[in-house]
Amino acid sequence: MNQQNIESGYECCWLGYEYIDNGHLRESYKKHCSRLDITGKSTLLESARRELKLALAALLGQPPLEREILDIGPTIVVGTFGSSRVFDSLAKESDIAELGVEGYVIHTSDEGNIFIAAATDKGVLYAVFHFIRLLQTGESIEGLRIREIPKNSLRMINHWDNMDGSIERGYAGNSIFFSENRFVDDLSRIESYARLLASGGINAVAINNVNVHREESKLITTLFLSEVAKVASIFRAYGIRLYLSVNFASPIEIGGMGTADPLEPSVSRWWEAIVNEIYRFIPDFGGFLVKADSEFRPGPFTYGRNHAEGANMLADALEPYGGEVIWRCFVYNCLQDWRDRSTDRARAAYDHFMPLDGMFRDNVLLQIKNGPMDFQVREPVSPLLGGMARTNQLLELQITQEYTGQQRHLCYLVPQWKEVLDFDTYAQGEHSTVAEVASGRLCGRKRGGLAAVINVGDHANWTGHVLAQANWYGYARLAWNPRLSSEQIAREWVLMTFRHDMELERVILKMLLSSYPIYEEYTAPLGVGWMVNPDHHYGPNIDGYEYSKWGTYHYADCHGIGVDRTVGTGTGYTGQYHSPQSELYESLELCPDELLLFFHHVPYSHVLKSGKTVIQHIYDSHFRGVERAESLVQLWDSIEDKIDSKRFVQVKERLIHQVEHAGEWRDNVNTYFYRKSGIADDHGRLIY
Ligand code: GCW
Repeated sequence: MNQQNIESGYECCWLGYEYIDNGHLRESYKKHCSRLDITGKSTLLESARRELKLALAALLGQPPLEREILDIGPTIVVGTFGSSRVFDSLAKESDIAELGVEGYVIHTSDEGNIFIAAATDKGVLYAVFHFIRLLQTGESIEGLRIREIPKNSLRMINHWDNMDGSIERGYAGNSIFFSENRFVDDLSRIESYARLLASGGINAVAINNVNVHREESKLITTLFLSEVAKVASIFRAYGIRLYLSVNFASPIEIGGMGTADPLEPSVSRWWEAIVNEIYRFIPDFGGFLVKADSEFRPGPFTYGRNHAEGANMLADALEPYGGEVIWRCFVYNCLQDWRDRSTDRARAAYDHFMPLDGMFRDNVLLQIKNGPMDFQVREPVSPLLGGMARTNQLLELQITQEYTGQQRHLCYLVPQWKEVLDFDTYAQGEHSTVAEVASGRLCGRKRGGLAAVINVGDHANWTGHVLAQANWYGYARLAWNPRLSSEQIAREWVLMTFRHDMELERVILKMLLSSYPIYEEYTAPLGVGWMVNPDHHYGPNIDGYEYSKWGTYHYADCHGIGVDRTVGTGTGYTGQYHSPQSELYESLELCPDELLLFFHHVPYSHVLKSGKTVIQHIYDSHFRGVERAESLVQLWDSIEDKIDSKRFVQVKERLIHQVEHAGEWRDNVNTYFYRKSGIADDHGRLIY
């Protein structure tokens, strides 16, 4: 293997296509993969062809011959059902209507041909990536009978990229789109990005930050639209629609008007003209992503209007073109006074949006963060998910590790997201999981899905920490199918990214799968959240946000800790859940340990279900978390000879930092609570 090949996973992530070392496996693939016939022509099919040829040439060491008929021997035939007679019987047995515009089938025929087919070119592209994945992960391709339909119609990525090139909460360098208030000149990296997204089935991307500043407000004008259109066409070749985040006050800020009131006819006319112009440049433009009345961003509240009035005005402008509005529900009071114990940030999204259920247009989706707060390592699921029954919803996750180690700590987030997706909201009785709610299926809505804030930048390895690529890959796979397990996704990623070796696979899987619990152990305990340094949100600061205008999160004093969010004696937040979740959280006895301090204020001596007191749990988990972080370094060291030095060293450096930093977390948290509570550690360990 040459060195460049070995290191391909650094820059190409999981599409590095390493030569398959195992001769037996390689020969078994070659039997089916020496000839290729793509039965049609389109931009999407061209992407499929390019990818398949690239992959086969690299994986098998020989590019396929392109044939038009299957006369000589087994051939991979790729196309839409109607494009060739060879798909006729396949078309009959596949319910094409059910496959929809993104589903596909992959079959191995008795003669050894591989048929890769779908109702649309886009489905074909996804099928091709699926087929390549089989080869990358060493799966057999004999007797294939694959039929796939995505579980979510919208599988979206949000960028928090600014036009000056910076990325809000970005930990892997600068924007791949923008630099110095312009688009970058070299768009080749955007194309690689589109490939990576499409390989996981992502079909929508918003390229600019939801905090839309002065320059970014102009993205919807002719000043930038031809550039935006160029980027849109790169994404289009991979089946991805482009969206823009917009400033709700645009009519004022770039239109020179005196108001942005959504009920003012001149304001809607202004937006209609803007939208009309956008579609002249980008006929398949996806629509607008909007952060309004949130963290000092403008919105309909300024004019005494509600969010439905704001969103619907934009939706009406986009509707004739098939565009949609994605309206964020991250709306809360960020000018709080800690003395006012009735204001609870956790309640905010539900309180604002529940009364509007059923009032939004069909082309509006409400984007709801997974938790009621803000992407903490542990939060309950937002009760708004499953609350609204008559509104399209989109679950928002954060791939960028703002509160989970900023891509300097290893934290594989798929297990956290799985817990969210599997959470039973009981919106319509048992099995009303968040996955069902978000997809729209539960309430018979046509539109729904997932959106996530991405973790990439212009760093050579895209994500800063090589192993953080797994979160990006994992999100895409989950958006396609939330039923995949964390382990299966991690395994696919490891096999696609590193050379095949059982020990390497075992070790990296172990590291990934243990990393989220480890991170949770040495940071904020029992669902209390925050305890980070203000602004940049990195590193421990127990009182960093306590008694701040953004909220108060732990209320620790010498007697106890936690926030009483019960209906009985607290803020009433538990009442926002359906039964039986509401009773579960309301009850001190039933509330799960890991969320105890989110829902209840308890004395340090309170005994958890685990049998430990709260204070002893804090000490133990922090000591243990650091020990387990140390074990990550040992695990990584044990596979040094199986990994190229570039990736080995890169990850090793970060793991060493993680251990040191975990120690800082442990000491800060333990010391703080030792001094507050005056209760010593049962095991007499060193606490300052
Ligand atoms: O998590 C917080 C971040 C902000 C972000 C905001 C949001 C884009 O700290 O940086 O702003 O949430 O989601 O809008």
